[in-house]
Amino acid sequence: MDLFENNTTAIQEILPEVWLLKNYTAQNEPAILQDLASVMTQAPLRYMMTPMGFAMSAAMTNCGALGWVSDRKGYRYDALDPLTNKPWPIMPSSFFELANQAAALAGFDDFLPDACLINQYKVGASMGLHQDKNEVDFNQPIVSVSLGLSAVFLFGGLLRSDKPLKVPLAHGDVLVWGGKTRLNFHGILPIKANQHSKLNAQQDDYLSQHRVNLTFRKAG
Ligand code: MD6
Ligand code: FE
Repeated sequence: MDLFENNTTAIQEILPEVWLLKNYTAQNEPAILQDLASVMTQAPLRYMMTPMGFAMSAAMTNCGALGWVSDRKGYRYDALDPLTNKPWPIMPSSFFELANQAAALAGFDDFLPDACLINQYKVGASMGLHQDKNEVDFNQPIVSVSLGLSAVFLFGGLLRSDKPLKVPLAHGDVLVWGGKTRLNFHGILPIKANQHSKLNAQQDDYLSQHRVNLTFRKAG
């Protein structure tokens, strides 16, 4: 296990080409949380519709040049927020630096994310097994940041039927994956209440009642 210079966190390859950085957001948490609140004010969370016409279980918004959207026409990236018809909020530098540095620690130099999808889960919300394949370049990694309530991340294989590994993710944890795992199926088990750690008094009620996931990608 390699320790960082500040000795507060470690990077661990939990599966070939899947890296876990425990409590990695701690290094810049006040800025990240303030910037998250600002993005959510500019582009409110909403429940997008799947192509099949069902509301998604997690509420979503985006920041960055491109945002991931879903509606009856399908899944895609769009430069405009369909709610406001304006560009998505600019990706805060605290977000960009977090993703770029986590990717570098996992061996992906020069990761320049242009899309940050924000998923908000209430207790009971989940995400079914899926592949991320709306991006242009599958050589680019994905950086996933967990905040608030803990979750069990399901990391499967290249077939939907492959039995997934259960990865517990707590507040502050960052997952990086790419290379041959880039198109693996993955999902989130239903979020349970009262599963949080490392939340301090500065963090309000909001993060003790929700899980927020930031997924960074080079989409375009
Ligand atoms: C989530 N994340 O953690 C859902 N996809 O809330 C994803 O679907 C995801 O975290 C690709 C890469 C990282 C992710
Ligand atoms: Fe995904």
